[in-house]
This record gives sequence, structure tokens and C-alpha cells, in this order.
Amino acid sequence: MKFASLLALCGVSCLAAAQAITYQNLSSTNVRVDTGQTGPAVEEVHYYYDQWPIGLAVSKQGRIFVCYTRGTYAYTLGEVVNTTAETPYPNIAINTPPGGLSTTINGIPFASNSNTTFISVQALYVTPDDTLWVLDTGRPSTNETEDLTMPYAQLGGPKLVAINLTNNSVVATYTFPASVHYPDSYMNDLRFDMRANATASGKGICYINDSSNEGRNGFIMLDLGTGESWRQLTQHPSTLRTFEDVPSYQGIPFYQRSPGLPLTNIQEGLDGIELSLYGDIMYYSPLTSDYLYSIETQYLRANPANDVLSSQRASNNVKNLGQRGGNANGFSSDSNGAIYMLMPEQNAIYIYNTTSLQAESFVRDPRIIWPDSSNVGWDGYIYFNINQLPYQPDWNNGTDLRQYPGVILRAPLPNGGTKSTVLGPRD
Ligand SMILES: *[C@@H]1O[C@H](CO)[C@@H](O)[C@H](O)[C@H]1NC(C)=O
Ligand SMILES: *[C@@H]1O[C@H](CO)[C@@H](O)[C@H](O)[C@H]1NC(C)=O
Ligand SMILES: *[C@@H]1O[C@H](CO)[C@@H](O)[C@H](O)[C@H]1NC(C)=O
Ligand SMILES: *[C@@H]1O[C@H](CO)[C@@H](O)[C@H](O)[C@H]1NC(C)=O
Ligand SMILES: *[C@@H]1O[C@H](CO)[C@@H](O)[C@H](O)[C@H]1NC(C)=O
Ligand SMILES: *[C@@H]1O[C@H](CO)[C@@H](O)[C@H](O)[C@H]1NC(C)=O
Ligand SMILES: *[C@@H]1O[C@H](CO)[C@@H](O)[C@H](O)[C@H]1NC(C)=O
Ligand SMILES: *[C@@H]1O[C@H](CO)[C@@H](O)[C@H](O)[C@H]1NC(C)=O
Ligand SMILES: *[C@@H]1O[C@H](CO)[C@@H](O)[C@H](O)[C@H]1NC(C)=O
Ligand SMILES: *[C@H]1O[C@H](CO)[C@@H](O)[C@H](O)[C@@H]1NC(C)=O
Repeated sequence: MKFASLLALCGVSCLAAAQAITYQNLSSTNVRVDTGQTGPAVEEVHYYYDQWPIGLAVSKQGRIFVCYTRGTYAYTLGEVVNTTAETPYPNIAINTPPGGLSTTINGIPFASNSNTTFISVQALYVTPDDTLWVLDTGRPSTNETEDLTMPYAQLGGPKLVAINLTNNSVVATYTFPASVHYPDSYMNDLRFDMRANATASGKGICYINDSSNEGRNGFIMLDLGTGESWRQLTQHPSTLRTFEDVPSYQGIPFYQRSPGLPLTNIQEGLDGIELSLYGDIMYYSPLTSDYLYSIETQYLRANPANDVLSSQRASNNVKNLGQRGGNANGFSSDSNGAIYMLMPEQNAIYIYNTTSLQAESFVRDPRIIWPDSSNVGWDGYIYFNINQLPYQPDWNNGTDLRQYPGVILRAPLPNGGTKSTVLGPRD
């Protein structure tokens, strides 16, 4: 029926209905639309044009340090110098392992064993005393665009390095024995409890997530006083990837397509880790799980070398806190004890509220295309990297679908939250 004859048939009421059709585009429709935004305004802080970032940390003075996993990048640890550029930190020499990033022993590729230079830095953290902690996986890829061949680590390569930000010099280096860091381990991030009573040595403890996509996930603990390290919850189901998980990013179901390999799924295990305000509880989850877990840190701090039942006890004390509403990639916390969880499927950051025992939406924004690594600054903002990881060539059959620039975003924390200094030391 033509419109004119329809009008003749039903008169004014049909005309009103016809005029109510407003759909032309999203800005002119009168139908309810998902704006993609929730929570406080998100600000763009820095743009990456040269290298895709992974980790970041913000110092007490507001200096921003960033790192990049690498194969061919010129440097792996950098400092933001202006809105569009970073420079090697503290200098290019320490970013340049002698003899290259990797080598070949009896025909098998191995990563550099240099314990004095940075090979491939995955994560950064600034403790309340304004020390920058640098976590080097010691496992470079051979080429950023084709990172299938990740050589095994050698003793010395995987390390934790402390840099005093006042004079920009290395003040401590910790390496890991083969019984703790397996050749196929992949250390991902770190959190600290520097209080004197955290360990017998009195110098504090570092908790590290081993997210290796090659299998043996779990926690690595390092006593900063003795340099001793140990593992807990290795291959506990709560640290393992979800079998054949298919997340959705930007509304598209995601399968991993690695060049030369059969279609698969994301393989990384244990991912988000964060301490409660007073350091007594560790919250954690694998990358491809919707479940949040926790364990009292006393069970992680127990060194199996001194207590044969410690692994059993840790395993027996894992708590399943239920689902949170999606996969999560990396956690942070603030002075109110809120646990921030980066949510790559939702383009969002959620909070696990330890009082209401529920996940809550904090911020959501269409620019949050794979939030990766967040840090809370002394200025009351949460800073986070956007690196478009699901678009990297290694997950897209060799095609790089990322679009420069990468970006650092920030959002103001709720309820006056800021950097927590409870777990000290303070200066
Ligand atoms: C979308 O709708 C707005 C408001 O009616 C209008 O100003 C704009 O020109 C439209 N855009 C397109 C591409 O049609
Ligand atoms: C940012 O710093 C880089 C490197 O030092 C420099 O080349 C560039 O001109 C600077 N850009 C601005 C806008 O200041
Ligand atoms: C890295 O791999 C890509 C894709 O195979 C290739 O085009 C490029 O030349 C390689 N770069 C280096 C520095 O080897
Ligand atoms: C960092 O170095 C400065 C200057 O040497 C010193 O005053 C400060 O105590 C050091 N910070 C720490 C945490 O050791
Ligand atoms: C930097 O400060 C640390 C800690 O105070 C000190 O041990 C180190 O010698 C200083 N390094 C330089 C190059 O001044
Ligand atoms: C670094 O390697 C050298 C030479 O092998 C060794 O003497 C030193 O103890 C190592 N340092 C650490 C922190 O592992
Ligand atoms: C360390 O002491 C604080 C109080 O100062 C206490 O709350 C905390 O539980 C203690 N930590 C350990 C591991 O005993
Ligand atoms: C990757 O590309 C190759 C060459 O086009 C193709 O044969 C293969 O099926 C693709 N792999 C996947 C997992 O899509
Ligand atoms: C957590 O929930 C409690 C109780 O519902 C509420 O008072 C508090 O503000 C919430 N905290 C955050 C950080 O949202
Ligand atoms: C540990 O592991 C993942 C990588 O798989 C990082 O992206 C996370 O940020 C993480 N760290 C924390 C502190 O949650």
C-alpha cells in the first residue's frame, strides 16, 4: 500500500506514527542507544607512535615509565618525555644486551643470559618509597611481528631490578633459580608488601604472576631481603586458562590465529593479581576466566623449602569469589582497598567491592580497546595502557591489525581514592 492511500485510510493517527520515525543515524534516532560510556570522563594522557607498549608505572613526581616486550624494538624500558614521545630509560646502553637478545646453543634458540641489561621488560611498579621496579621476563620474541619463536630463558635473563628514581641508578638486581623460573615460565607482573613484618628478613616481599602460555601457571614469591624465591599454586585450577574460551572484543568473537598453527584460543593463564589494603589477601584470576579467586597471603608467603605441607595448605585455602561479569586482564588497587579489574571484553574497568562482595562498573569507554596494565598514581588517577593486543599479528595469522597511536588513558578514582602507601616503606 502506498503511503498516500494509507494516510487516506487511517488519517491523522497514521501521520503521527510516520513522523515518529526518526532513525537516520545514531545521533538523530529517538531510540535508546548504548553510548559505550559509564562513569567518570576518561582522559588521553600520552600517545605511542613508535613501539606498542605493555606495562606502565607512574612515580610520586608524576613521571611516567613504560615498557615494551620486544624482538626488534630499540629499547624495552622507556620514560615518557612529552605527549607523543618516549626515550630509553635510564639510557640506551642498559637496554642493549651484549651479544643480542638471543643466541643459539646446540641449534636451540635461547634468550640472552645478561643479568645487567634489559632483554624484554613486561611490567613496572613504583613502590611508596619512589623506587621503580622493573620485571624483565628474559624471554624476547625474535621479531615483534612474528613472535612465535620465543626462545627459552637462561639463568640471569629473567630478573627483577630496582631503580632509584632520584639518581636513576640500579640499586638491586634479583635473579631466579631454575627450580622457580622454568625455561618456559613467563613472569608477567608484580606487587609488593614492603612492611618489615612481611618476611623474616624484614625487607619485604614481591608477588609475581607467572602467566606462561606454555602451561605451568602460578605465583612466584621473592624475599627482597634474602633474594630467595619460591612458587605456590603452580597449576592450581584457579591459575589455569579456561579450556577453549572464546571472548568477544568490540562485539566480535575472538579465536587465536597464529601463523603456521591450527586455529586455537587464548592460552595465557594467571593474569590479574592484587593485594588487599593490608596485604593479607591476594585477589587473582586467569585471563580467560570470569571467576575471581582469593587466597590469604600467608599461604603464598610460606616457602615450600621450609614446610613440606605448604603447597597442600595453599591449595586447600583458595577461595572462589564467584563470577565478575567477564574476563579480566590485570588488576590495581587504591587507598580505599578497591580492587580495579581491567575488562577487555567490556571496554571497561570494574571494581571488586570487598564490602558488598560484588563486582561494580567503574568506567567504560569505546577507547578502551584492550586495557593492559594499570597503575594508580599519587594524583588520584588510575593510568592504563591501551595496546590493541587482540589485533597483534601473532594472533591474526601474521597480519598487524593494530592502528597507531597506542595510548595511555586515565580516569579519576572514586571516593577520593589514591595510591595506597599502607604496604610501605614510606620515605
Ligand atoms: C545525523 O543526524 C544529525 C542530527 O539529525 C545530523 O546533524 C547529521 O547530519 C546526520 N549525519 C549523517 C551522516 O546523516
Ligand atoms: C617530543 O620529544 C621528542 C623526543 O625528544 C622530540 O623529537 C619531539 O619534537 C617532541 N615533541 C614535542 C611536541 O615537543
Ligand atoms: C619480522 O617478520 C615480518 C613478517 O614475517 C617480516 O616482514 C619482517 O621483515 C621481520 N622483521 C625483521 C626485523 O626481521
Ligand atoms: C635514592 O637515592 C637518593 C640519592 O642518593 C637517596 O637520598 C634516597 O634515600 C634513595 N632512595 C631509596 C629508597 O633508597
Ligand atoms: C644512587 O643512590 C643510591 C641510593 O642512595 C646509592 O646507593 C647509589 O650509589 C647512587 N648512585 C649514583 C650513581 O649516584
Ligand atoms: C650476575 O652474573 C654474574 C656473572 O655470572 C654473577 O657473578 C652475579 O652473581 C649475577 N648477579 C645476580 C644478581 O644474579
Ligand atoms: C604486619 O603488621 C601489621 C600491623 O602493623 C598487621 O596488620 C599485619 O597483619 C602484619 N603482617 C604480618 C604478615 O604479620
Ligand atoms: C593463515 O593463513 C594461511 C595462508 O593464507 C592459511 O592457509 C591458514 O589457513 C590461515 N590460518 C588460520 C588459522 O586461519
Ligand atoms: C562498596 O560497597 C559499600 C557497601 O555497599 C559502599 O559503602 C562502598 O562505597 C563501596 N565501595 C566502592 C569503592 O564502591
Ligand atoms: C599479570 O599478568 C598479565 C599478563 O598476562 C598482565 O597483563 C597483568 O597486568 C597482570 N598483573 C596484575 C598486577 O594484575
